[in-house]
Amino acid sequence: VLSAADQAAVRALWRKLDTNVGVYTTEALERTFVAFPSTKTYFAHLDLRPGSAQVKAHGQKVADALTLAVNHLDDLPRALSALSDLHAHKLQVNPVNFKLLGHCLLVTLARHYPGDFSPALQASLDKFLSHVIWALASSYR
Ligand code: ZNH
Repeated sequence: VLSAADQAAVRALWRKLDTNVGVYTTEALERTFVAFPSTKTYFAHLDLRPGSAQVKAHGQKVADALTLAVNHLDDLPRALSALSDLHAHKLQVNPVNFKLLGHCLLVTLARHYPGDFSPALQASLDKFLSHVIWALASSYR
């Protein structure tokens, strides 16, 4: 479980993102596809061109899952257990990919919120993303 200070920092940033969580998650996905092209193989059935409405729709779904996680910081494994099952058994996504998206999400948020991005906020967000990734990977264990 994240420390109280980490939780407060993540919640405060999420309040600031407000309705833009989907926008930034979509940018993070687009960055992931460019920086780590092998991740595109899971989305061969989607239009992955920049600005694609399908990527935007998928970005919003991932964003909603991240917001759910922010709202359940005390119990991420339970909050994300169905999603973990989905990725492990149905989608069969290699969990190393979760880290790549997490990395691009951190870069995206640092780019859009430079003034907020103290080393302490970076550390809190990094811990949050690690917890999300750990919870998403639980069905693989
Ligand atoms: Zn994932 C899907 C979340 C990562 C791949 N995803 C999905 C969804 C969600 C998510 C919410 C939707 C579901 C339903 O519909 O029900 N993811 C997520 C998160 C994360 C992720 C939160 C992190 C953080 N994924 C990921 C990665 C990958 C993936 C990294 C690869 C690379 N997913 C996927 C797929 C899908 C999904 C393939 C399906 C899509 C479609 O639509 O088809």
